[in-house]
Amino acid sequence: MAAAPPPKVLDATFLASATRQAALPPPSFAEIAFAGRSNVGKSSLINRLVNRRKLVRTSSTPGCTRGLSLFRATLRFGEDDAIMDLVDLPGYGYAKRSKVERRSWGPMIEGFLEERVGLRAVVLIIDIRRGPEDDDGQLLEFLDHLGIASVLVATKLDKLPANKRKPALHALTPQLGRRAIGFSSVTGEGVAPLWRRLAKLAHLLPDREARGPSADA
Ligand SMILES: Nc1nc2c(ncn2[C@@H]2O[C@H](COP(=O)(O)OP(=O)(O)OP(=O)(O)O)[C@@H](O)[C@H]2O)c(=O)[nH]1
Ligand SMILES: [Mg+2]
Repeated sequence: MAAAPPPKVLDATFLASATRQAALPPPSFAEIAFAGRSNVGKSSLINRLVNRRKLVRTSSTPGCTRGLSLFRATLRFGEDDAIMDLVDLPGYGYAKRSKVERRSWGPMIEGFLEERVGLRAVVLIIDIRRGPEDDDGQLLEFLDHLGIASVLVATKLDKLPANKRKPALHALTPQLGRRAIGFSSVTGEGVAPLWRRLAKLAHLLPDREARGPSADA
């Protein structure tokens, strides 16, 4: 059977941003958060996923996303519409910040992950050219500890020559104990497989067989 196509994005809007979880609007739909080191390409990946070039602000200067930003996407899977909320998290591991600000990142991300009731999964984004660093591995462990599903994505694939992409992706598996989805916000590679994973983790794909013929009655 052919793999399901990615959803059509009917609408994508900015909802709110805040520096603590409790200051965000309460969760109303399944949420997926996007985490990773500073400048790795989190905001660009969200824009690419929802097909909006400028929904989320991106910048070549690290530290662009400072708070927790909440976006809402209205999706169409075949004949079914669904809503998913996307959370852009501030990047970690950027050394050139003031000490006070840097210290506030840990608690901001940690508090969000620990307290956010609607959170279904976290997409951990790493740069395919740099591979995982210590804090990436620590975040994965923290997510496992909290029982939150994680999806590993290696982005900026377009920056590697075509013949180096697969080997670089495969090399990540033993390092992090899971497979990474290769992605490029420039070419759009990886959009379809990532959507499939997210839709499953958010329980958005209807499972008609499991529901049975009379379940809608
Ligand atoms: N070639 C290439 N460049 C990318 C890709 N994704 C992001 N970039 C570039 O990388 C830089 C950082 O992108 P952002 O999306 O702002 O990164 P971020 O992780 O949100 O950064 P912070 O919010 O500062 O943590 C920008 O200059 C982007 O244009 C990609 O897939 N390919
Ligand atoms: Mg950003």
